[in-house]
Amino acid sequence: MSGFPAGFLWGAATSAYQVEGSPLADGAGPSNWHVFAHTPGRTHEGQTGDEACDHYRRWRGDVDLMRTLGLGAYRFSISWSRVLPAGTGQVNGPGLDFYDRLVDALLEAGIEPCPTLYHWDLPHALDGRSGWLNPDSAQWFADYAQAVWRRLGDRVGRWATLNEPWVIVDAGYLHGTHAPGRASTHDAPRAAHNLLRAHGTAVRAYRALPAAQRAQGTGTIGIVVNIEPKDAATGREADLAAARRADASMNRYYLDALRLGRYPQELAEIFGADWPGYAADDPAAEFALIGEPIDFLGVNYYTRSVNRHDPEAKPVCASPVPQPGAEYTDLGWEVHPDSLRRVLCWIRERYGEIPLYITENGAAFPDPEPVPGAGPGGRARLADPRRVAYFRSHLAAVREALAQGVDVRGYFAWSLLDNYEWACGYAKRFGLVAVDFATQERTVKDSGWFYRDVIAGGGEIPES
Ligand code: IFM
Repeated sequence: MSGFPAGFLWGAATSAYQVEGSPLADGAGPSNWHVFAHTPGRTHEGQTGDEACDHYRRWRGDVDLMRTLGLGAYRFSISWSRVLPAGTGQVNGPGLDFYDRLVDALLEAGIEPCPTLYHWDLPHALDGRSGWLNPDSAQWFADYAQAVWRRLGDRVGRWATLNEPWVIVDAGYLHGTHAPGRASTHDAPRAAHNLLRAHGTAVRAYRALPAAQRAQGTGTIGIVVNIEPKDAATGREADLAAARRADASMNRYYLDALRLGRYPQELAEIFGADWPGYAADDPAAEFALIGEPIDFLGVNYYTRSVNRHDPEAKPVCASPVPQPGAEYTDLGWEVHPDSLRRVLCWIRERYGEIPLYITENGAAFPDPEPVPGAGPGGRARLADPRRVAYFRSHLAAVREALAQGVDVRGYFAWSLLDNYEWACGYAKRFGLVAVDFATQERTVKDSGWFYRDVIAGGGEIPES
């Protein structure tokens, strides 16, 4: 007995701007990430997603790779500006054709397509209309989603609305390190609220679709959040309060709104005079819309953080404290598998029963060059023992959560391919499959073969 139930979904994930390349092909409009990455000084060495993994042209080979790994599901995102180059209005058929072909190829390979509608790449034209700060963005998003469902809804049964609203807001609107590059305590909570309204508006629109546009007449929809336990560095009240604020600003912000119909009280302290209020009992705050029932929750988990009070780290005033003896990934994230189990148990405890999918989990580590001919079947071999260990320990943590009764239905490794890690460019590698960005050659890493064996064994985690 592997500890993973029959029917557990085993997948890997990517996102459009991170892997596709050809961002303006076939009538697509520029996204805010295209513009941001092309703005000097915004990304590592000025790197852009212009080519990325060239998945837009190499998708057939990539589906073959997924088949080689035995994936049961593939989580990818749809680029809004391929579908609607100006964000609203005219639908671009050739942009949808790309996803149409991908979905068909996945289904033919026996791999379930699991698209996310928004993974951070807003059409640039909509940024010109204030992006997520514009209350109309909720309807723009639902209209875009409907254009996608009209084309793909009959064959795709598992949709996610947004990926990681916390990152969209924190990096894009509060600190300005991601597109659209705004840094404002006034903007951040307003963008967050409109993102949640957009999610709710799309969920309602999905429920109203004709059966023919909902795979097998049903079809499911959820949202993906990233969750990190926020521990306190000491038992001092100042550090405990800092950890609570960090938790409120990242974890409870989105889940309390989605599941409890309110925002955490710490947000008023964090945003001060810029906090718009959004009282739980104020119909104008639209918590009924935000809390529209969903079918599943996607959870992205990478790390935890241990926090101390830091008045300089505005507005949350909490800073992470490095842990002696702990292992850190190439992004400086502590490897802490038990926190994945904690996250899963905490969600059930605080928010009640809901099917959970781990929609991302993985680690960036520097990799060696592949060794020609040293891998399975005479392929090149790339040894990445730290990533293998990361997956092994985190899968064991999922198994533990299952044993504790949490309803986890699937696991998606981040990422299928080494890819464009946003402002970090191509330097940080998360893939099960290495990509040589000069030649676009793919090499399955040891972690990829390890994951293949886990899947083939129904979740049995091979000994090292
Ligand atoms: O690469 C990102 C992804 O786009 C969203 N979740 C976290 C990953 C690693 O940083």
